[in-house]
Amino acid sequence: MTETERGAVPETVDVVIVGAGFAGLYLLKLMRDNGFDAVALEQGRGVGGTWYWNRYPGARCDVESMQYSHQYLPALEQEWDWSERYASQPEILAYANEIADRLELRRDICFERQVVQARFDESDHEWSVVCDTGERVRARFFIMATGCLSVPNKVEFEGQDSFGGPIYQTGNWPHQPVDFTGKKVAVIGTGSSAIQSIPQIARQAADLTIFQRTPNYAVPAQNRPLTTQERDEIKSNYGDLRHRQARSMANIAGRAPLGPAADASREDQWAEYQHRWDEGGILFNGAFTDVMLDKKANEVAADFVRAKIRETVNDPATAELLCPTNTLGAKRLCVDINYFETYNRPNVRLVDISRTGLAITQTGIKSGTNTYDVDAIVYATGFDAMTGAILRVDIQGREGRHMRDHWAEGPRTYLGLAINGFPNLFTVTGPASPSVFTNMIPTIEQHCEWITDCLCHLRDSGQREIEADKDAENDWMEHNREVGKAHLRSSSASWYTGENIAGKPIGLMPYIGGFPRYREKCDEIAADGYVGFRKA
Ligand code: N01
Repeated sequence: MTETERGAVPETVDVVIVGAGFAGLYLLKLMRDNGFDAVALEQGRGVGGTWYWNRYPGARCDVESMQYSHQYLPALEQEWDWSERYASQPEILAYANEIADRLELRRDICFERQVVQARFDESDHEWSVVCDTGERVRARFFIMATGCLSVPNKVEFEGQDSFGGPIYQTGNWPHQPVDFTGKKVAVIGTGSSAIQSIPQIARQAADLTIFQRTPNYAVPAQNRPLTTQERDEIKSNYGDLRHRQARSMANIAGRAPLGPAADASREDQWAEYQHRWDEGGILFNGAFTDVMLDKKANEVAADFVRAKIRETVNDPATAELLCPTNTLGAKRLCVDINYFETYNRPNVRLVDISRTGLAITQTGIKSGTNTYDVDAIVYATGFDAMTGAILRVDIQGREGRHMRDHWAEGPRTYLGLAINGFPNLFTVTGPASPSVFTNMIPTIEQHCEWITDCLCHLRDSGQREIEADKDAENDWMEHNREVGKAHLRSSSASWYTGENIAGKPIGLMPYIGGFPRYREKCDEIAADGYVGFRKA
């Protein structure tokens, strides 16, 4: 990358944005449109955020492409032709690049800059932001647009340094194609990233061994090319689709729940699950209103998926190992393309490490008394979700208070947007906002627009500082706990609750009250003059 392409870090701007994923790109546009001088600091060499890093084979979005796309560029909405029902990583990355090019955003992005520190200076109400290169920039406003799944969980397995072959991490995949032809490959983990990559790797590798600690629920994507007619139908009334999205809990338009499962016979429930299985996609667990609230209702859905696994996988012992017993949907439901079918291939085997764990040797993997020789290992071990990217930066707010200390017992925010003690700092899709429980792209738009309106309001009213009140933050966190209490996700271990990372405080991090209710609350707060915020 040339110095011109990397960009020069300015000394002072109005707004520093961390990250040039979809949120960072939109914020740059909004800042420019509204007369704020802004820079985005991006650690990668390109735009696209999660889609820049997650280049593993099979990486694809689990929300339909016509919905997982922006609405703020009406011309692009009409001109861009998504080729498949679920877009692949290269296509989504091309879309992010198209936005950056069309809006000429690169001139305000500094690449290869990881933000390592940000300190609020109370004397002049400004943030001082430091990059890993040592470069510094001062700004009135500091916005973390760092994404929810951007820090890979780099598990340190015993013996890994002795391994003679390459080790890949799905969340930080090489930019050159990786060729597994003729190789013996191991995949560790069976979350979404593994479930997407395993069928692809199995087709290429001579031999693939999957090391599973916990089996996962997956439903078919039923992915297929989109026809011109399908795209045109949506494009002719895109506003309607966007409107239906925004009114749904997850910001995803689709088949509504039939009502409570308690009102339907087991046969009727299975019929609905079959219908959704054939249709494909993540709304499978939205078949009934209580699937994620009532253990009995959830168990019927889980039974259905287990029956499908047993029907699909030829070897009964492998099928049993693949059948999850935990709550369906507590961990994010995976959307797959030929995942379970892959276990019928002669070159694929599954190893249960739930009791034995694993260690890495010079030539492969050892689990219990068995050893497996492999040429390459893929870690599909997930992410330090929601808080990882924020806490990786040494953020110091009022009176030098560290974000790490403020969040020592778990993240605390007001609306997932602002934090008491950290004036003029905003988080896009931060903890305690709907974020990962929703369709991220339109949800990002709502946050970026709210933040921009807030900055304009401050400027118009001659104020330099805004900070979430302690009471407002406490009330919002209490509301989060209250709406989460009855939800099955609150009581199940997952990256949503932080339990995938040793030592991380445990608690459901995203807001589970749904997108419409959340947006209404944000709008009310803004309309009431940013109630719950202290301004100066
Ligand atoms: O990560 P995960 P992911 N020893 O945390 C295992 C999004 N995403 O990258 O369950 C052995 O789900 C771990 O085992 P266990 C999506 O939101 C989106 O797959 O903890 N195994 C698990 O099997 C998704 O939910 C798309 O027992 C270890 C796996 O590693 C999120 O990213 C595509 C281990 C981690 O699974 C995360 O998915 C892909 C250890 N020490 C991902 N540590 C889209 O479609 C961990 N594991 C948009």
